[in-house]
Amino acid sequence: MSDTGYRSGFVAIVGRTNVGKSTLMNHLIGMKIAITSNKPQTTRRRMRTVFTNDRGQIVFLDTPGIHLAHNKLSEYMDSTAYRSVDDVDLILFVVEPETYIGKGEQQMISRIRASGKPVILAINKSDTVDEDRIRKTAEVYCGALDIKETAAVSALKGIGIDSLTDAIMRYLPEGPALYDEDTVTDETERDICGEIVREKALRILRDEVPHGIAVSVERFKERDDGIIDIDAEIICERDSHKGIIIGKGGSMLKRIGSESRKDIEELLEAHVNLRLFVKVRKDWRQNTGILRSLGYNE
Ligand SMILES: Nc1nc2c(ncn2[C@@H]2O[C@H](COP(=O)(O)OP(=O)(O)OP(=O)(O)O)[C@@H](O)[C@H]2O)c(=O)[nH]1
Ligand SMILES: [Mg+2]
Repeated sequence: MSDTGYRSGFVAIVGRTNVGKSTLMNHLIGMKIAITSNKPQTTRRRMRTVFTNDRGQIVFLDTPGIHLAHNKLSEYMDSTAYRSVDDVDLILFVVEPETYIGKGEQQMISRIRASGKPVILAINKSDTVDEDRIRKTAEVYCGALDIKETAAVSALKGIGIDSLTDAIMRYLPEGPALYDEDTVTDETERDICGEIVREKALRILRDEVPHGIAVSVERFKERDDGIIDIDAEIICERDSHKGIIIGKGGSMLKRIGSESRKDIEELLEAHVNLRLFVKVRKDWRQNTGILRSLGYNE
């Protein structure tokens, strides 16, 4: 294979929940598309984004983090992540700088091995440890899996991103661009807006409430004067959760709304009239029909 040709291909970003996969993907493409939070199980479905430069094009698949599935939604999430490794040219396995390989990582290692795909290991959150810990983490994973290259990165601080991009390019096959060079994602603006509302709810709410939330955008319409009207439903599992989400005198919902609107206006570069409604759909995470209507199926 010559080193001068244009390269392109698909890269699955996989790993345990909360290791920073979505934060890393956003940095790799240079734009915030995927939502992130310090709560586990933030990403729920596979999201495709595109990075293009003069040497090639990388199509990233951000995937839900591996966790112990305990309902139909989380079974769907885990299986989405596992299946992704079979559909790509390269796997970007993201781990934290830990020398103990936990259960989530072990299961992912078995799937990666079975796929036979080349792997780059990204040791993320390198800002939280010293170099010795990074070296030991790399040793442990290289002993468990055939890894082509290891990169220490900090997605949060933007450290090591360019050299990781270079490494990824090196392992992609030669081939033409798969998307238009201006394409950043094939997600719709409507879907991204729904995810932004879910991100704010995840970040603001506590305990078990945020995990039982889904967001459905019911209306997305631009007026003649350019203002965009968006109505979104925050779906929760119980009446008690509905009260918490609305908050005293509507204060919680107001906060979720104003933080969401700020990000949505930045994304759409337009004034937005955002209305949020809270709806209870009992135990929806166990309901196949509702999961399908929310796009949690393939
Ligand atoms: N200190 C530090 N924190 C990070 C770094 N990268 C991500 N984080 C934090 O880790 C948390 C999880 O980040 P996400 O990007 O949502 O993680 P994820 O792997 O996509 O999580 P799931 O979607 O649940 O699988 C967030 O609070 C991030 O701010 C990093 O390089 N350093
Ligand atoms: Mg994520």
